[in-house]
Parts: sequence; structure tokens; C-alpha cells
Amino acid sequence: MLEKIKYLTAGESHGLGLLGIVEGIPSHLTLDEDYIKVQLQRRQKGHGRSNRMKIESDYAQLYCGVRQGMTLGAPIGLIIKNKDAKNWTKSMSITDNGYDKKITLPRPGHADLAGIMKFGFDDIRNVMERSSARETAMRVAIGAVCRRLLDELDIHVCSRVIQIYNIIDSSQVDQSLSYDKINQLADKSDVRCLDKKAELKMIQAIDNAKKNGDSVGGVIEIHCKGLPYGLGSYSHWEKKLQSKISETILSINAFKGIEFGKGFDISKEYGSNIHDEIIFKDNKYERKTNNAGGIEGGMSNAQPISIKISMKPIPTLVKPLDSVDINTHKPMKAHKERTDSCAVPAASIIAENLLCIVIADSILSKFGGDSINHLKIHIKNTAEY
Ligand code: EPS
Repeated sequence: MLEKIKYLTAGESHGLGLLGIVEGIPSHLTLDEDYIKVQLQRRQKGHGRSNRMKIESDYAQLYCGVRQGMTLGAPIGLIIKNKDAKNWTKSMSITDNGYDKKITLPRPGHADLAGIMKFGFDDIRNVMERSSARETAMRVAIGAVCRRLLDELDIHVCSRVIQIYNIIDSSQVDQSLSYDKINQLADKSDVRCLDKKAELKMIQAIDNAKKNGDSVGGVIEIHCKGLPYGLGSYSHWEKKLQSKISETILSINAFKGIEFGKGFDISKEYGSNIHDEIIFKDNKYERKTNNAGGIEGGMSNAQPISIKISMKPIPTLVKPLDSVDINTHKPMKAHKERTDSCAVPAASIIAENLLCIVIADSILSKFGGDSINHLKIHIKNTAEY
């Protein structure tokens, strides 16, 4: 659970748009719409996305909480309009207009079946509109606000795609490069992969899936550097940093698993091979390796945080799987409509920006500060930073 930052989103995929409110951002942080737009545009790219991304050009309007280019310490309100909404006016009308075309064929892997059972709907559209990953556009905008705060503190986040379908890029990220540079290199690739050979095969894998009416998932890697000791805590279960990160990251649509550092592979090793030995160099502690991925005992240990996340293949399939009609209970193929064949590259941008929310929250929890200057003074006055 986050401690200092609260945020809410609202909005349906084909409704008028998305609303967001974020509370807990200190005053005096310079912020503008263009800064947020960069992250929204990064999220819209990637090989394998549907034509929906050609319709949308996401832009978050800062609606309140910012004055003269500067945060006020008040809740910040944001609006992203759905350009596609004009094509859905009948189906998505807020008032009852008698529209009666219902979707009754739940898609395996989607929220459809559990969603209608939970809320008592007879039309799957009522579930799919909000369970759609469209909502992540607003979360990226909110993440970008938090990222602006992290910029001020010289904390940086980067990401890349290391697997699509069964194609793996096993190269290590060059930690001597700036994270801006790593993001620039990844952003140049249509699949956000840094290895050119793997990139080509990943694109082919997506094209094959698309040709067959199918979809593919993958694995994303994220890094965050510039962190102090002691974000999170060992002292209480809900304060552990890996729990906070997992809660947020695994809330992203289609994300199924998370690993920190060497992750699951660590369980195959002797302890003596895997724990990161400590040295003292240039008046500070260093580590010979970073297999723990920057977190020990539920706290940041001043090494880069490194995480891997797996994303399942998108469940809306052009060649649909077996399902059952919720009215007749007769076997039918699942509902199909416009869909992405792969959204892993976009998901890496979502994860990057959502990680910024957790890190900003952990920084504010540890150091506090109503204004960005107070926060900086508190950090400077804390010896272990
Ligand atoms: C999504 C289905 C597709 C994606 C959408 C997520 O939308 P549509 O049904 O309009 O074709 O494009 O993603 C976005 C709209 C977005 O902004 O990322 C789904 O069912 O989750």
C-alpha cells in the first residue's frame, strides 16, 4: 500500500475519456503537459498494436492543482479524451437510449466471465470497457507526474523488452550508460529490444501470431537508479519495498509474474554464489554484484533496482477460443473485435511509469516535505543518502 501518494482513475475504453486525480505531490515542482505527453506517446508505440492506436493521440490535460507551471501541493487533476469516443456514441451513451446489442460470448483469459458473474451483468460490454488496458493511459500520465519529481532528485528509470513469445534477448543491460540513453535506444526499436537479432525474430513472432489470428506475450525488464538506502522497511510487512512494487506492477493488465534481481534463478544457487558481497570504496559501501536487484530485507540498498515482469498474451483473439453463450449456455466461439496481437512494448512504458509512483511514494514516506525544496533539504540532511 502506498503511504503518501493517493491516486484514482476513472473512465471506460470507448467512453468520453479518462479522468485521474493524484494527491500527495509536494508544491513547487515544475510540471507541464508536454512533459507528460512524452510518456503517453511512448506508451502508444510498438509493433503489434491495433488500429486503435492510429485513432488516439493521447494527451493529458492538466485540469487543476498546477498554476503558472508549478504544482501547488494540492490534488492534481488530469483529463485524457478518447478520440475514438465519437465512433461509440450509441453504445456508450451515458443516458438510456434503448441501445440493445449485447455481448454474450465471454473471452477466455479476459475479465468477461468473472466480471459479469460478480456484478450481475447480462452484457459483457459493461465489463470489458473498464477492464480494458485503455485505463493505463491515465496511470502513465500520473506516473509521469511522479517521474518529474524523481528527475529533481536524480533518480532515473529505464526499461526494455527481453522476451516476446519464445524469443529471448539474453544480453545484459550496460549499467554504465545513462538510463535516458538506454530508453532512447529501446524506444528506437519497434519492440523496445536492444539486441538487433532478437528484435527481428520478435517482430516475426508478432507477425506470425497476427497472421494466425493469435497473440503473444513476453517479458520486460525495468531498472531504477539513484536510490538511497532504506526506501521501504524490514520492520513491518506492508512497508516492504518489494511488496509495494509488486502490488502496483502486478495491477497492470495482463501482468502475471514479477522477479527481483536474479529472481527465480536465485533458488537454484548456493547462497555463497548469489549474495552480493560488500566492499568499502571511495568512502561508501559498494557491492561486487547486484543479484538481489537492489532490495534486501524489504529495503532499497542503494544499488539499482532491477525487476523482470511477465505479460500473458492478450486474450482477445481474432481466431477465438471455445466459449459458451451466457444466455443459451450453448457452446460458441468467444467474442472477437479489434485487438492488439502484442502489447509488450507498450506495457514496458506503463511499468516504467508506474514504478515511478511507488518510488516517489517511498521517497516521500522516508524524507517528507510539503515543497520540493523541503524534500531536498530533508534528503541532504539525512546522512545515509
Ligand atoms: C484493449 C483493446 C484494444 C486496445 C486497448 C486495450 O482497444 P480497442 O478495443 O478499442 O481496439 O487498443 O488499448 C488501448 C485502447 C490503449 O490505449 O492502450 C483491451 O481490450 O484491453
